[in-house]
Amino acid sequence: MAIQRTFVMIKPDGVKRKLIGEIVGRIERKGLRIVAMKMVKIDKTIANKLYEEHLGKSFFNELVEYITSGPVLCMVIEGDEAVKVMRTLIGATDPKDALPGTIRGDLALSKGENVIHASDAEEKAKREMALFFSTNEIIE
Ligand code: IDP
Repeated sequence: MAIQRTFVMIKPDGVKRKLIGEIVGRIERKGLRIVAMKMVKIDKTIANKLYEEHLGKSFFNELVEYITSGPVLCMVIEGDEAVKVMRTLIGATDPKDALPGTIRGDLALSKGENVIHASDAEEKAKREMALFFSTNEIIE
């Protein structure tokens, strides 16, 4: 077993559409553990850090506007191969390509507003967790 932690965030559209219970339920039912959770209103500085790999892309400003538009629910999720498992659970970036049964496949339609974020690699997960949580906020 390779127990990992990953960073997961329900984006502003997911919170506004009252999908927190639905999404958290899917993560719990999969068998993953929530080891940290908090509501955050992301500011532009954190948004720029979270999405620095997209700086300069055509959708960057739209992405920062969107992610700072309302509260998000941040979580640290733990479990066997949690990074890969969460990416499978959320589905493809563009919900039109995301398979039915995935979170984006079932609950979203827009590539911009796609309800959920999950880190796509273990190194990214560590960096993203550190943006939102101090180590003493994560349950051992
Ligand atoms: P991911 O969220 O599946 O890891 P990334 O390619 O890292 O996908 O993109 C980060 C976020 O940027 C996406 O989840 C989405 O909200 C937004 N995004 C990506 N591509 C586009 C686009 O072509 N138009 C608008 N927004 C986009």
